[in-house]
Amino acid sequence: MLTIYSDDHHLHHGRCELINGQLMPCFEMPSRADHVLARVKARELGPVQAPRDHGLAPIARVHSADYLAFFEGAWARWEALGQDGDLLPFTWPARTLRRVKPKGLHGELGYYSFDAGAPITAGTWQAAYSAAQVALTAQAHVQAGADSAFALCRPPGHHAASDLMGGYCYLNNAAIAAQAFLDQGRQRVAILDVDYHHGNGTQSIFYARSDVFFTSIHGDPNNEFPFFLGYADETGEGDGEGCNLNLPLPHGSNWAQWSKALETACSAIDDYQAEVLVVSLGVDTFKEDPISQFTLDSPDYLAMGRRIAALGLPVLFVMEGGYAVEEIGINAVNVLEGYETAHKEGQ
Ligand code: B3N
Ligand code: ZN
Repeated sequence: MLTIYSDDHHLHHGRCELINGQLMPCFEMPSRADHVLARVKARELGPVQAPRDHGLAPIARVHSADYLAFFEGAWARWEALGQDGDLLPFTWPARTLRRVKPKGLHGELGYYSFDAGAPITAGTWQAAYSAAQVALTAQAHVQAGADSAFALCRPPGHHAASDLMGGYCYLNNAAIAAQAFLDQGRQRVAILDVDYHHGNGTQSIFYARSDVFFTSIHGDPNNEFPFFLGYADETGEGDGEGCNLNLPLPHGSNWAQWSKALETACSAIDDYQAEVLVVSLGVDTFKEDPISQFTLDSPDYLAMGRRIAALGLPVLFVMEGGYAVEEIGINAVNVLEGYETAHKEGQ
């Protein structure tokens, strides 16, 4: 399997996030992608290539022009104020406030974010832009006829909505790739989000559309980030009614429970008759993940890949979360190897 990777992710390294009343070093750190790349190479998964630059147009198919302009220019505005710490929001247009867009930097940042979990640093725009190009280059490979490809994206993307950053995410790599498949002639794309956290950004982008089926297995938002989306009764709206399937699971869920949900998700993808599959590949479902509460073990990721292969669809894997840094490479590449083995056996 081809892996697309850019070193540009090193340009993004947030300093801290707020957890339980304390500022702690960011869990979303460059070594995450470094470990995945090292494992891709150690297991000889296939060639590793740099992304091609597809420009801003395919990103602007998913994100609003005003959001992109704000994000690209935010760091320069912050620097012009004489600041060099991370740019972080601290006020949002919650209930009873107006969803007006203030002119000042902090007001605008609150307008374009839903939490304080997406720090903007000097290199964040370039890193996120390159991650989107990684996804688009891997997508082009699948669109050109490859059975699969791996977009080793960092920063991750599935929490980013059309005009919102949050949850370590800025540009929605999986959604940008899914939209590119549609723009290049595909009619029906499925997105399977296996990250521990609900992909609220991806869901919101496609919620009213029937050309993308989104299904996600994740920690129950009653007790888990992102809290305000990801419930089982969210089934899509308008043309998209029936094209959204959320499968929340309780804290402590193990492979037996998780794989049952995967069966439900796969059967729905079969019913939808998708032409191509995008997998939002987070491995923070791992039992030792420091911020998550499922108990999957490393061999389970091989089984996950095998089940995905049984769908018989071309697959684009897009890297999302996973914070047990030592094991993130093993677990992510296990999914890819499980897929490859089963796919070859099935041919
Ligand atoms: O949920 C958390 C969080 C929970 C527990 C933590 N411990 C025990 C140290 C730390 C953090 N934080 C909110 C931000 C989570 C963003 C998740 C990003 C992600 O992986 N999305 O898929
Ligand atoms: Zn996650």
